[in-house]
Amino acid sequence: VTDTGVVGHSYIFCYTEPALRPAALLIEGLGAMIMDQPLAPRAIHEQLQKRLRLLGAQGLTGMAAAALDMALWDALARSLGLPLVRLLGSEPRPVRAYGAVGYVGAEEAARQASHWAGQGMTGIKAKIGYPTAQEDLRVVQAMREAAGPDMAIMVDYNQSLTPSEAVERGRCLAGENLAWIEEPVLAHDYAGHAQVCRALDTPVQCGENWWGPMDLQKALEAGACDLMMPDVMKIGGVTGWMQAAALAQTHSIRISNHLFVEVSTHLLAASTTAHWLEYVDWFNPVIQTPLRVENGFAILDERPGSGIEWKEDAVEQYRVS
Ligand code: SMN
Ligand code: MG
Repeated sequence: VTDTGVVGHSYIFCYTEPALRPAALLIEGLGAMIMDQPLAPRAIHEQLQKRLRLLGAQGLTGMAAAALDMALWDALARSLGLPLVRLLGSEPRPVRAYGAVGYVGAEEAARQASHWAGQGMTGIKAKIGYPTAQEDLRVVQAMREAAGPDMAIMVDYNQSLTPSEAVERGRCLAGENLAWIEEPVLAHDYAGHAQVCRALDTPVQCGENWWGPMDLQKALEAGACDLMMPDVMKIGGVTGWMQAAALAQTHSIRISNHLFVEVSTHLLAASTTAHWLEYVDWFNPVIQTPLRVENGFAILDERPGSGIEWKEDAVEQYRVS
């Protein structure tokens, strides 16, 4: 809350319940350090990064700093009466979105693919990495059959393969016209990613586990990916994203997001090499006006801020302490 009563909004994703309380305590503690300072998100970002040099700005500390960064940008945009995308010097424009398909087997994957196609989505992404390459292939082919030849289909291995397995599986999928293969190997095994990248024609996607723009820089130096999809929380909030987007631009690499659809839509609309919005609706229950998605595009409007206002009664309902 600023001294003029403007409230900044953001959320982070702790993945596991035991991380909730420590994350909240860190946000309070880091928040106390920036109290009474001018509403200057970039300057505060630098200050917090410096304070975290020895502790490290990864994991919960980085998440807490990003929570504050995103809330500060939201507050600044609101205080100026601008949507975040305009504060960043761009303007609202539709951002192409894809829908998520779970690790659910061929039949259910086909059903989910048809669901998204019915909603007008032009892209879908499935989690794969089944016990055999044949099963991976069956899932992709089932989705293709359900969604048609024009659907962009992506697959996500969530770091589950070794580089040689990834090359083997990637070759099995080579004829399926995939838009990308995501995180085939351990997220921080940049050399392994590079090996997969060199061996396959299908674009390799990664980035959701990069902590800050320096991880991205190292991945680029290694030639780890053809495409990137930073997570706004892990990359360092809005400030970290803008650094990432600048690197994406100078390297001519298309950039997508990971989760955090509200703020990420503003950020993609302000990123020169914007590619796809990963759309999930998981946080909608606590959000007053969920992001609009129409005919496969996320639609921004002129509402000030980054698109997050709490549905207070739902927040109360889900509160764990
Ligand atoms: C993913 C990771 C973590 C939580 C949800 C989803 C996935 C993605 O890797 O790409 O969305
Ligand atoms: Mg992923």
